[in-house]
Amino acid sequence: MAFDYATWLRPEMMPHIWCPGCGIGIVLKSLVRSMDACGWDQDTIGFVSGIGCTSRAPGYVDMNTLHTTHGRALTFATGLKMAKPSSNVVVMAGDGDSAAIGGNHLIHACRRNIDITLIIVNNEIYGMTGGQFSPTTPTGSRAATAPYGNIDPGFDLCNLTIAAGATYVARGHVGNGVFLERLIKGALQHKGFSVVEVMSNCHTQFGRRNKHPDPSELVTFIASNAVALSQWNKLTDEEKEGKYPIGVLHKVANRPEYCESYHRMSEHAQQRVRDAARKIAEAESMKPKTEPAGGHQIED
Ligand SMILES: Cc1ncc(C[n+]2csc(CCOP(=O)(O)OP(=O)(O)O)c2C)c(N)n1
Ligand code: SF4
Repeated sequence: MAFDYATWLRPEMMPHIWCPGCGIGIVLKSLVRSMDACGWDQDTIGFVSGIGCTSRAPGYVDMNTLHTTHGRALTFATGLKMAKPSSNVVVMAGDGDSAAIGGNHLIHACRRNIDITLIIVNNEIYGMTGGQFSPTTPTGSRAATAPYGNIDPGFDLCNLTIAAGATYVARGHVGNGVFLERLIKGALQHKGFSVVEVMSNCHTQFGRRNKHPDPSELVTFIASNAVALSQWNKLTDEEKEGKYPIGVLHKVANRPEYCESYHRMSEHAQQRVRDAARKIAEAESMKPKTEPAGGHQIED
């Protein structure tokens, strides 16, 4: 049976703002299909974003959505999850949103292992604001703010989030939506902080400055640099140059989840208060009964 997109979309929000051929649509499609495959009820989902082309995604889907401030999506998502741990909280963010202005929040969300899924759409540029270079723009690539080539080394977001403590980290690309769906589904089902980095195309701001102005040609180029994890470790350092491993790169199940740790601590604290109140009541009841000072009151 064909997938019923109509139940997941907000038609009144169309047309969307994305350039024709932008990879963000493929990521959103993979995400809603994964949510559906997990059997998630739309009313249980909190879909949060910051600012950027990627961050417009929650506006187009029918669930509880929050479009917040640049770099702060994870803080809103953390509040939401803490207030309602039974909710399914997902964040979608660009590479600038999550790793530049939001980089500090990213590493601390990983460290806490809170049960949130973060989908990073890595198009290696600030798409929305005109093509400034981001922390993932490859060295040598051109950007509006690096017309002669970027001299910064880029972050490897998967290695960064693994090192910071995320317990599920995967990478895919927009050239293979079916594979991406599998990675996202794994992230949604994982208990703990999960990250899926999606290598995506911004032909408008990145591609046209870097010899790939055509969206399908840029997607093909992105896909051609992906290497299955099983093959990655067989490559020499020279062969790895410009390429990236895809698949589930990291998964651990033995770390406590943040909301559960908070709940346990809170139960413990409440028990301590109850114990203290009981001890005070017991001590009061042991005290000898004395007449109030001044004897009996004289009635009028
Ligand atoms: C505090 C603040 N600083 C800067 C901006 C301007 N701004 C909006 S989106 C953006 C970057 C977008 O790039 P990215 O996060 O990679 O997302 P993309 O548009 O590529 O999906 C910037 C710098 C802002 N909105 N708020
Ligand atoms: S500017 Fe880039 S990221 Fe933004 S919608 Fe266009 S192609 Fe996509």
